[in-house]
Amino acid sequence: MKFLDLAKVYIRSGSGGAGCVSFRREKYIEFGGPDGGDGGHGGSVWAEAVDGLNTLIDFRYQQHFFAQNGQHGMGRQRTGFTGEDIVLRVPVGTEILDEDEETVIADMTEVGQKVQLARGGNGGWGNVRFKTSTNQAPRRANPGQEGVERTIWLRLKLIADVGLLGLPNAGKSTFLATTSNARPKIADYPFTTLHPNLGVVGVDNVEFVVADIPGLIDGASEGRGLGDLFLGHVERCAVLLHLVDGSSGDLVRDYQTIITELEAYGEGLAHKPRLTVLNKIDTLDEEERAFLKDELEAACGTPVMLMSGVSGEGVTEVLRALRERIDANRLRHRPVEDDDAPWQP
Ligand SMILES: Nc1nc2c(ncn2[C@@H]2O[C@H](COP(=O)(O)OP(=O)(O)OP(=O)(O)O)[C@@H](O)[C@H]2O)c(=O)[nH]1
Ligand SMILES: [Mg+2]
Repeated sequence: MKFLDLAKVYIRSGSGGAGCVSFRREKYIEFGGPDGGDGGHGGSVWAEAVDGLNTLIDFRYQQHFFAQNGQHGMGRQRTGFTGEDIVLRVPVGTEILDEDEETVIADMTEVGQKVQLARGGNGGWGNVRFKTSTNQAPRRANPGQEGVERTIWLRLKLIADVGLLGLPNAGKSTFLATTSNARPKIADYPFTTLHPNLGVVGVDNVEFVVADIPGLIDGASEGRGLGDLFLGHVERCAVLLHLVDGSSGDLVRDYQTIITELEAYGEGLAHKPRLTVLNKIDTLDEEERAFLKDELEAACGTPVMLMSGVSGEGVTEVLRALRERIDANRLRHRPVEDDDAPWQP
């Protein structure tokens, strides 16, 4: 499935139907009086967060969402039909922004959440409503209220528990592939990952979601490389996992590059709980490991863990450390699989 995390959408709610001017005309009934009905209400535009979606790609193919207009009122005091509503189905984690791309109209964080984006117009009054003692044959009716037209932006910020950070080639996708059943593309050239991937990782009977995003480089906040817009997907994570490539030759500079970019991005990302891990230790001997660990710890001021996404060494320890940093109520408990139970159809 293709991935899209920003979409521009045009919406319009239905106009109300016009009220009707009509008079009762029937055999043997004199002075039948006004009997024009009201116009129907226009349909509204809604957004609803639904389960099972993690891209906005549908909005590339459909960008216009118009709700139905209300029907006009009719004679014999009949009200017009109400126009049908239209619902935009968005993935959980979608922010709905106004045309300026800044003002947040709604933040869809829970499945089933529903917000009204444009209200349908009221139907106009028919001439029955204007009947008074002094004007018993009113020849006026209201037009329906116009629908609302607006342009909105949808911005998806995936909801994961752990966000992976690192330079290109730091081994982020490899880590996701070894720990979950996600199958991201892995290769030894930078920018292998072009869009975020999610994977469900399990450790000690609990599960959490890890997001692998494209690598950041020096100047990403100014748009270099793939830019830093993807950091939006780790904004809502409980903890960030920063992978530093142990075989790179200049650990400290690599580390600093990412931290500088996090600070430039803002949104409090630089102050989010973060775990720094020295990766690819399968390429290092004991002495190098100890030396590089000290060097990295001196740079970041917190303990550093060692891991190899390829050999699997240290991976479980890293997962446990992540788990401790995730709020207990965000974790999902894995259903206990009972292998001894007899097979049943
Ligand atoms: N020796 C060794 N190589 C690794 C390890 N983890 C990843 N690699 C290699 O490093 C290269 C890059 O790995 P990726 O997982 O694609 O790196 P990435 O961080 O996702 O890179 P981008 O998607 O470009 O940002 C691949 O050739 C991997 O095989 C590791 O623990 N040890
Ligand atoms: Mg990758």
